[in-house]
Amino acid sequence: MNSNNNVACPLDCFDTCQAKYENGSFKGDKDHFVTNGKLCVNFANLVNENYLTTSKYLGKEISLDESLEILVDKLKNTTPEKTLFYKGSGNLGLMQKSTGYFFSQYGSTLTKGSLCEAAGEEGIIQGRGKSINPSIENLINSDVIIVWGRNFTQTSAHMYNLVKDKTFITIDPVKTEIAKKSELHLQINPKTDYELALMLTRVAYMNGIDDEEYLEENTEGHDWFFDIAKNRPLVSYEEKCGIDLDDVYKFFDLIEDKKVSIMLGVGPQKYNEGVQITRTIDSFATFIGIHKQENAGGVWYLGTSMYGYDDLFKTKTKNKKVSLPKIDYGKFDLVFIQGANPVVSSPNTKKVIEGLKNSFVVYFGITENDTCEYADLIIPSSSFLSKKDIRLSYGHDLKSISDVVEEKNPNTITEYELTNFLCKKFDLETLKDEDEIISYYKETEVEKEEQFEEFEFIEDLDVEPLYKNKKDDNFYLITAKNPKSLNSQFAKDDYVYLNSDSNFNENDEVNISSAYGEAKFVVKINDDIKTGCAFFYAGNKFVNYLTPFEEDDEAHNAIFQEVLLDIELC
Ligand SMILES: Nc1nc2c(c(=O)[nH]1)N[C@H]1C(S)=C(S)[C@@H](COP(=O)(O)OP(=O)(O)OC[C@H]3O[C@@H](n4cnc5c(=O)[nH]c(N)nc54)[C@H](O)[C@@H]3O)O[C@H]1N2
Ligand SMILES: Nc1nc2c(c(=O)[nH]1)N[C@H]1C(S)=C(S)[C@@H](COP(=O)(O)OP(=O)(O)OC[C@H]3O[C@@H](n4cnc5c(=O)[nH]c(N)nc54)[C@H](O)[C@@H]3O)O[C@H]1N2
Ligand code: SF4
Ligand SMILES: [Mo]
Repeated sequence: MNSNNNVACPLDCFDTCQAKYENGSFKGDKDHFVTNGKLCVNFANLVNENYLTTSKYLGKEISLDESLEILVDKLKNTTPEKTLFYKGSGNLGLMQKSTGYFFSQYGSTLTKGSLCEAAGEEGIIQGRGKSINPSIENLINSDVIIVWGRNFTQTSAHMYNLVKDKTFITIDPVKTEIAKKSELHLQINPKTDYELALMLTRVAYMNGIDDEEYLEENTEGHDWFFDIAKNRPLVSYEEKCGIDLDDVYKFFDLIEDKKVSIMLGVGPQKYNEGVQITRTIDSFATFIGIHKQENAGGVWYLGTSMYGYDDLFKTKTKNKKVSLPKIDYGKFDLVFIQGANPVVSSPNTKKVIEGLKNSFVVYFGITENDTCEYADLIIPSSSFLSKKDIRLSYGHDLKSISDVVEEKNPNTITEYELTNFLCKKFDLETLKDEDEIISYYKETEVEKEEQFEEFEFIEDLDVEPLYKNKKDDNFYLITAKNPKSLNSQFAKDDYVYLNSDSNFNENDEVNISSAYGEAKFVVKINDDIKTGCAFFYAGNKFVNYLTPFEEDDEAHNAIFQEVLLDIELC
């Protein structure tokens, strides 16, 4: 058997599948527990992408060597701090981190925070001291899975497949596929999850679900937390969350005496106080004893996949850092963008474009994307099929390996090669041998730890609800993942989805505006979307004209949904 035919799916996805390359085609690895012999449409899309095969300078095709010379020349003639290194999540292989090794030694400004999960992760860390997922066996051993703001069947289809026969409860403003398969769907109003968590905590107490002895021994502050929860009458929670008390009783009927897991997604934390919201949800989970079940249950979130591993790409330098969701590109003389498409995926497209126009932009990627339009220099990165790599998962504990299964296009360069080329040019320390790096991550086994030593409940809550300033004709903005695309990769859906009671009709052309910008959209009517919400897929080319050029209040995370919309016919 050929053992050099592994390919790790590099896409930003919980599942982290392992493929096998056989006779010119790809198959899901049957021995990889999560992949279980299947790959998804996005993997096929990636294989069939139109890959970049030539460098370009100011729109003109040039050789790879010429493009590297221009890059070196530019870097030599710029103050390091006036250059920005920006890495996205187009490929989550660990070798993508190589380039950071050069740019941090060189002295570039780096980024902090995230467009994605950082607020939720910080919320979990504040309660538990760390953010790790329980083992996949715990999920499999549960009877009931609460899917909280996560599009479970679509964004981690393989993990879902392992547990598809369980009882599900879904908490989501959208009637997602998993909501349709659920015994109970709590179709919550956006940004009211902390209120629902408090309401559930109150009812849990009324039902005597909390285990005083366990809480006393293992946690800190549960009395305070319960005090916050009981501060408000249940009817007030019902009204604000848009959830009937009867459904809350049903929730407890379904979980009573059952082994329970919570699959928590990024939906509830795309707001200014995403840290507090997530910590309140995790506090409720702890209050009802989710973490005390033996070999079963727990709370899963999109945490770091690097927990317990050394970061072999880390340098000793102390670089300046700017917050990822609100980068003013125009402030830099040179911006190096790798594996990202900020023109579509970063908040506030107008600001992003204005900034990029005022800087020398180098784009290093595998395909020509929307950001390339503003790039002065384009350097093609080699296909994932021609790069050695390894992937860790942010959803489970399995690793995936990439061997080189296709000859590298000579006009392209890998992240590892580019790094060592630049390090040599600037007399900086080069990276360890590629195989050595990969084998460290391959061989190192991180022991599963307890979720926390002592859980600290949230004791103070200060969240400004979106409904407070919402006028009757305003819409909430909901933006979530598309099963057929991976963020902006392969994305083709630029519609706005509205409920049929919205006064708009299928194919209406509308102008949508927010406090941050405006754009035109075509309407699709879909009653899975909650009344009063406007839904846009991630990768929609126009949605981020509407989103705030801001970060959340604690974790430098994007707050795509902290916004109210006005919609008018064109
Ligand atoms: N097919 C596919 N898979 C992907 C991706 C992709 O683009 N396509 N992207 C990957 C990436 S980068 C990530 S970060 C993960 C994210 O995976 P998920 O956590 O599943 O993320 P989303 O789809 O953004 O949002 C999840 C759900 O949150 C709901 N939601 C929105 N606002 C609220 C709210 O206020 N409260 C509650 N309770 N729910 C709310 C949305 O309706 C949506 O159903 O998926 C990864 N997997
Ligand atoms: N409206 C809205 N915006 C969102 C989101 C949302 O739900 N709604 N989600 C946010 C989230 S969770 C995330 S994680 C971000 C993602 O945002 P980004 O990290 O910007 O990801 P993409 O937009 O998918 O762009 C990835 C690019 O990486 C390039 N690429 C792929 N493979 C490689 C490779 O091997 N090497 C190199 N050098 N390049 C490669 C591809 O060409 C692709 O254009 O978007 C965020 N933006
Ligand atoms: S499910 Fe995710 S990891 Fe698996 S093949 Fe598809 S995109 Fe890749
Ligand atoms: Mo993400």
